[in-house]
Amino acid sequence: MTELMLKYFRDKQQNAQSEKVYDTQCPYCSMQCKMQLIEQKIVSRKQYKTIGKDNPTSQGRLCVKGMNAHQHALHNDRLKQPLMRINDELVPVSWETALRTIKNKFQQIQHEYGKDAISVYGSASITNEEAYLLGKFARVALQTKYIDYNGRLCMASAATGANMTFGLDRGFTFGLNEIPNTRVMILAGTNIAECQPTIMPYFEKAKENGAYIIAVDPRETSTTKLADLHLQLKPGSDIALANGLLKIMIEKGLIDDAFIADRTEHFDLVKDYILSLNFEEIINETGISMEELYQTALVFANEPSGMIFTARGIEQQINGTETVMAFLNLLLATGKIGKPYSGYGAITGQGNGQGAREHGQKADQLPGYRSIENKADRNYIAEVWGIREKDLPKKGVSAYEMFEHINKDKIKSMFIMCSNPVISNPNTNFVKKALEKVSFLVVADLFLSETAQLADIVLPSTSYLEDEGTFTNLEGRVLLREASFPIQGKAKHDWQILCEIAKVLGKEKYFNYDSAESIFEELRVASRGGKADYYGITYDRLRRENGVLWPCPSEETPGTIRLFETKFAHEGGKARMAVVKIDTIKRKPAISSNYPLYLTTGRVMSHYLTGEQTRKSPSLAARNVEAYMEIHPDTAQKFGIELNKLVKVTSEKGWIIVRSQFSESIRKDTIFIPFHWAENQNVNRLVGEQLDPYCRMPGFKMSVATISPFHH
Ligand SMILES: Nc1nc2c(c(=O)[nH]1)N[C@H]1C(S)=C(S)[C@@H](COP(=O)(O)OP(=O)(O)OC[C@H]3O[C@@H](n4cnc5c(=O)[nH]c(N)nc54)[C@H](O)[C@@H]3O)O[C@H]1N2
Ligand SMILES: Nc1nc2c(c(=O)[nH]1)N[C@H]1C(S)=C(S)[C@@H](COP(=O)(O)OP(=O)(O)OC[C@H]3O[C@@H](n4cnc5c(=O)[nH]c(N)nc54)[C@H](O)[C@@H]3O)O[C@H]1N2
Ligand code: SF4
Ligand SMILES: [Mo]
Repeated sequence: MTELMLKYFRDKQQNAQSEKVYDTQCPYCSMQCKMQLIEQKIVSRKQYKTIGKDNPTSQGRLCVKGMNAHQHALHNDRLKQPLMRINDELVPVSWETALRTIKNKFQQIQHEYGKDAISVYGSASITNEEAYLLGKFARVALQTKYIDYNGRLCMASAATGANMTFGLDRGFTFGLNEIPNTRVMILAGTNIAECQPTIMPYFEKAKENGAYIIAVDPRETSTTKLADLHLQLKPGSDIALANGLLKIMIEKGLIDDAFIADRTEHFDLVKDYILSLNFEEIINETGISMEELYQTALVFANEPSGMIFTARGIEQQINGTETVMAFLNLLLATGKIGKPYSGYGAITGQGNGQGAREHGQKADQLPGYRSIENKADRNYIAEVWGIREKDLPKKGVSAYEMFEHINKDKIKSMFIMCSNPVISNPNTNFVKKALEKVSFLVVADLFLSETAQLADIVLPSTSYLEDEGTFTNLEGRVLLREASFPIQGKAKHDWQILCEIAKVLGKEKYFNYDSAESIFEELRVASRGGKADYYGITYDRLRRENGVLWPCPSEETPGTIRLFETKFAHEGGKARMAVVKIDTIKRKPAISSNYPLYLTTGRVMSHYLTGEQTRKSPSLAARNVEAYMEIHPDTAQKFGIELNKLVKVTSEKGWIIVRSQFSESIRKDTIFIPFHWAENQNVNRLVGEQLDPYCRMPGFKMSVATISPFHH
């Protein structure tokens, strides 16, 4: 080897050794797996990879999305400078220009149409600090009542159902570590294997230990394959199923009378109603046989411990709140909550699906899970914020309803942070028109998303690699996401963006923060004494203790792992059972000769939500390059649909074109389409605008549609 070659290899080795490690958490689901970005410099080229890092929840595991997350975060398309619409084109401008324009426009609109003419649309993918600040920004900087967020489309019914039943909403009422020891579980409308993959070992362990697993899903999925019994019901019929199970339990004397008497209210009403039902109707509505109903009811009631998990399959229904409550009736009637290896798990979706719903970006909510309609709560927060209670706006409307308000000219402007509603809302043809109509739209995003493309101003935000802050994972565990990767271009953290806009609006004194931690210090106080009490949690503790579970009222108390051991959170300490009428199913669209198929929607392993991030990641995009429709081959034949061909899917709301994929295991009356794609592949063009009356959740999981082969 020549001297020159030797030198080359020596240099290369040295360079390769220059390795940097950045700690962070996955930007995707509610597991919030801890991870590290490894930057290796080889000669002058940088190479990146992501590896898992040990922690109590995911124990170092990552799924395919997490492993490839850096591909979108380091993508060239990341926004690096503000953009402003000039002559109908988005062009780069300075922060100064962007902020000045926002100030002028916001002030002009509020002057002309009133404070409530501006609306705010937030997200559960931002940190607790940012979610908290966004609520404060709407109420204090803009003084508008119109703020809501994408969690309304996600966990609103689970949250409302749990609040109505238990008086408190925290996703899991038990510790993750209890799952392996439970004896029986019902997985209702959850696809954990694809949506929270790193949680699977807890369930696999339970199975090894002999737990009986019942899955409720109209489709076969990687999750239902884990089950001992798969109840493949008609979409949207879960209330009939849960009520049928309760009827068997009551009739066979399998309920826990002592628990019902000591710890619950209203059982007698529930019992009267349930006993008045007939099985014929239940079998008819659900398509589930009497044998399967019996098997489920007997195993669940007879085992000494048991858990019920729900996710969007039963929750994203226009009777979602009631559906959740029907399943909670089963837990309460059998006394399977507040004791070891038992309880309710509403499996949170987004990275901060839990925390972001606690600190005040929901239309009716103030920090710490306080209510904007409660005088004492209003007084408390007004004092923390240093404003008068009477200047605190009242309750606004839900996410989708804000677009209806735009259409009715009640809202003139919108500020969207970290969401892509043009893809994710129901009836998206309408939503897109509303966003085109709005007179001034500001979007803060990492990319020029389909929504950002409609904006008048686009603000570049920082990602999970750069932005430090806390997230509350699906257990209710608050975690500190460390993030120190260098900021790209002129992007700013979401909290900085909020502070800067507040400043130009003359509200600087309420938004004086120099770090995420300084916002968290205020959040602690704002949440103090509320249901979601974070007062005892500090950044130091989070570092030392690997996260703390809320409620945590003081620095001396440990977090709370198992909830409701001695009492529920309602006044009087009892859980409230509720009569949940099967008739609520009739609220939904029925199949007809025009629209003969049920359409349900959901996710695939390799893509995330509107796909804005995962479609930019070559390794993930390669796994599913386009939208598809899962259909039974017999149904396909009936409609003249061939395998792997383009199909036009039509509902009352619109049409889309997707490719056919056959599945022998899906119900013959049902098609499934994931929602990760845009434009003509966006299934939300088909979903209707009807909302759950209690929580305003859209019915993403049940529409009716028709299909035909698509010829160019
Ligand atoms: N890979 C991936 N993981 C994700 C996400 C993602 O986009 N991609 N998103 C994250 C977010 S924000 C969320 S909210 C969660 C969502 O997590 P999940 O709720 O588990 O996911 P979905 O696929 O929406 O729906 C779950 C299942 O409900 C079934 N289902 C449909 N209709 C019905 C019905 O009427 N009754 C019943 N019982 N089941 C029905 C579907 O067939 C589907 O298998 O996942 C999180 N994790
Ligand atoms: N048909 C159908 N529709 C559904 C669902 C369904 O199951 N079926 N599920 C619903 C559910 S559960 C959810 S949660 C919603 C989600 O709906 P969305 O919130 O619209 O989905 P995302 O793709 O997460 O959009 C996030 C946007 O923020 C950007 N972003 C990412 N990180 C950051 C950040 O740190 N800061 C800022 N400023 N921007 C960032 C991304 O680039 C992206 O454009 O969709 C709902 N829509
Ligand atoms: S997507 Fe969820 S399970 Fe997968 S690595 Fe990220 S946080 Fe973990
Ligand atoms: Mo979600």
